Amino acid sequence: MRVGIVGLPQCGKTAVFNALTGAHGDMGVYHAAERLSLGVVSVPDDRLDALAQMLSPKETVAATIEFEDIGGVFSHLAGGERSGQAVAALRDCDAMAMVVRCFEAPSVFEILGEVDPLREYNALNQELLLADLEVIEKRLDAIERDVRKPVPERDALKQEQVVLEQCRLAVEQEEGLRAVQMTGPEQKMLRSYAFLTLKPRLCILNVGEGQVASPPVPDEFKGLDPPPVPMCAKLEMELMDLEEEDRAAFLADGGLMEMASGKVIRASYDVLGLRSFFTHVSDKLRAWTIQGGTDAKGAAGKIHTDMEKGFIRAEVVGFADLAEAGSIKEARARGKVRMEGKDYEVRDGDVITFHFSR
Ligand SMILES: Nc1nc2c(ncn2[C@@H]2O[C@H](COP(=O)(O)OP(=O)(O)O)[C@@H](O)[C@H]2O)c(=O)[nH]1
Ligand SMILES: [Mg+2]
Repeated sequence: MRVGIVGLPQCGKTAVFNALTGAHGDMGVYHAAERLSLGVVSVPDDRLDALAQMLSPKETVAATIEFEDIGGVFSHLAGGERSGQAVAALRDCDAMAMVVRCFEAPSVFEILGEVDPLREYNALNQELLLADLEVIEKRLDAIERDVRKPVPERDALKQEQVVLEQCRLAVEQEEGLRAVQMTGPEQKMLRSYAFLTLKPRLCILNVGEGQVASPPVPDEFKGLDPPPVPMCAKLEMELMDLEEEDRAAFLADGGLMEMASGKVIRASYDVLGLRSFFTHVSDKLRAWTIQGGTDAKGAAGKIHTDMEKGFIRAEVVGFADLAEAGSIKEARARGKVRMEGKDYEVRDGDVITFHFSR
């Protein structure tokens, strides 16, 4: 699962990317548009930490999620153009983290002339809408040509035309495509277009160094779902270069509990509808990622296709039950460890031992 980091030039995308991944991407280079970077990060999870404490495994492996630094989305309001490469990269992402500049820094060029988070956010949204509109119009033109011909798929084309016209209307009214009511088959019909305004999204407010202790959240951002995450990307990026101890000391000094990067990673995971389950096998504790609604057999398949094919049953204990019992043995004594079949819908936080035939 990949999250694309987008925003107007100089809003701090690369700083956010570096803060999230610990990478050292080039910064501040105006028009360094086409340099795309990918990074895999561990998803922080208190439950995994607690399980590691309880089980003392030799090795603990967290769930991961991928971030991509996507440069090149300019605002036509500032006389710039979107790069096709940026849009294509974003279409390949499963969700997006939209970065909005809130920090004042006279040395950093301001694309819209001044620091104005709401205007910047709206300008970015407009670019996403326009990118979708281009696809919609191109496709509608092609359909209009084809429906006049006696092609066998005429009925399907007409159906698509109806949906796309609704989409065009929504975009023209500056609403994202999520505002369009679509049936399952209609959603499927449009899936290959990978519309940007259909993607789950998270907003990051890139605040200044002096604002981290109590970051200002403009009123207009307060209603966003999920709530926007304030973050001082530059500071957090610099903190990534410190040893963990020094970092913790720095945070404590500033009266901060945790870095915002952890929240961003966690929120990205959630906005994608992802869940974690845990396994403890051969002294290795591991978190695995599944989509909500995955059954036990499908979850086994995340680990190995052989486990899915040979699935017999799953021994399951919920994290909360296990934490309360304090050990697997005690959880079992309390009857909290259940046997589940292949259709069991795995819950977030389940600790699972799979039984399968080889
Ligand atoms: N003062 C300050 N500067 C920042 C912050 N975040 C980014 N910058 C600076 O803004 C410039 C643009 O950041 P960059 O990450 O390259 O933006 P991008 O174009 O969106 O990738 C760089 O010079 C950064 O050092 C911040 O939180 N505070
Ligand atoms: Mg950049």
